[in-house]
Amino acid sequence: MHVLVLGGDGFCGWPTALYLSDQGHDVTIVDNLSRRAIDLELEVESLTPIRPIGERIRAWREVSGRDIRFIRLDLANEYDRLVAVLASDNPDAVVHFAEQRAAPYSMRSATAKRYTVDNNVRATHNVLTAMVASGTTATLVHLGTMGVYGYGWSGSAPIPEGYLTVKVPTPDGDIEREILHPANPGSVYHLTKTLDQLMFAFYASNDGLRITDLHQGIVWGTQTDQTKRDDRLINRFDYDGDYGTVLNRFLMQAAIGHPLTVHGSGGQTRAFIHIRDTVRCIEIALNNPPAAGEKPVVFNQITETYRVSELAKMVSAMTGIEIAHLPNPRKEADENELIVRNDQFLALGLQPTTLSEGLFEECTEITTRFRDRIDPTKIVARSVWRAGMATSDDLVITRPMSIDLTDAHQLEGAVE
Ligand code: NAD
Ligand code: USQ
Repeated sequence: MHVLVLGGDGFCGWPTALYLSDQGHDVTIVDNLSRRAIDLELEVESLTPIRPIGERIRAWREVSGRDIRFIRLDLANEYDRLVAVLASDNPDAVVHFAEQRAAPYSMRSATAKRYTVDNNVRATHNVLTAMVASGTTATLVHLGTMGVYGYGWSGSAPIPEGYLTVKVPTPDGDIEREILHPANPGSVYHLTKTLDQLMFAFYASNDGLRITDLHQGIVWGTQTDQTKRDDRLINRFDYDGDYGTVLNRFLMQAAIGHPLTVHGSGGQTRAFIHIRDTVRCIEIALNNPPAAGEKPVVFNQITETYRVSELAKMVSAMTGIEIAHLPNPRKEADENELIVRNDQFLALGLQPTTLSEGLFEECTEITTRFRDRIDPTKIVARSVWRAGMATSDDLVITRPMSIDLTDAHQLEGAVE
């Protein structure tokens, strides 16, 4: 297949581009490098020293003998160029990762809120319109989020894969209807993903576009079999208060002896997936597209659920690092249940990487190797959901990590 990977310089997009190339697909990355620009704005860097995109692509050619093309293009603002790329490349598939993806960043200021909506909604709508205008028959796979469902709305009822069957009362009795699961976004970023869903429903129905929306959980880990093949291919690892996600942040904190930053009680339950499973899920989705005229297919792209406090206890038990309960800078339920259906990916052959297998490698190889690159003043999350909400001061780093990676039972015993 010829696959356009939109956002292919990012944390999920880069390993996906390499994986698809390694599987023999012809890959073109389209990215405006805005994520690298946001690092400059926030005065932070990936924990891992990521190389410029040109060097990444040259290194991949050296180690694999395969070419990946790169087109620098802003999907939100360069519509005509996008149509031209689709028309000339005539791809078989488009994978769309290219959005501003951090909830805390999307809440940090009015400017960031407006940027996130403008960038994400326009990028997605431009992709859809350009697909129609160029006459491409490519299938579209989009990276959505579990956060579109919200947390706690359905109590302990399992979250279905995108659609909910409801009973509508009528004078002649109840009728059944299948609807998109009600949207319940918890941040401006998550709001943009709920808007994406409506655009997909419209363009699938009106124009017969073939669309798969992947409602992905929090991605953890760093490396894949491809990014490990050369240091110049190393994947991004965000650790700062805006872009760092919870489990990778706890692992990074453990590496420098920083208390583990649990927001509130840590009763928040979230869904997780390892980066290696992300790339595999994309391939499965590409191989199983809907037919033209069908509604968008939704897969819940998750493998496990954990409470934040469980993750903290697990990392603390492994490393001896203390847990700190900080004021929660977000407006979110202090505690929620989360049961998620993910039957479709499992039925299509996904073999999940569980937390206990991958965690060791991450801890030792990445976070300790690059711990000197961590700026401790960037760790505590300071983007608040409403003006006036409290945040913590920087925490004191008390002792270095002492870690015994020889006993896997330590880890399993830490999870209640
Ligand atoms: P990322 O920020 O590392 O990568 C996104 C890439 O898209 C960046 O390289 C950026 O430069 C590019 N981009 C953004 N706007 C663009 C535009 N207008 N034109 C061209 N390129 C643009 O994010 P990620 O972690 O790789 O996430 C990728 C996708 O997966 C996002 O849509 C995100 O919402 C979704 N997702 C991520 C996670 C996670 O834990 N990282 C979890 C669930 C869903
Ligand atoms: N949290 C802490 N301590 C921290 C960091 C986070 O307790 O140091 C808590 C947060 O308050 C939240 C939970 O951990 O309750 C998850 O936060 P996160 O930053 O790991 O993840 P989130 O903001 O939900 O966003 C990430 C990605 C986003 C993706 C989403 C998938 O950045 O792109 O869409 O995960 S999901 O959460 O399933 O919607």
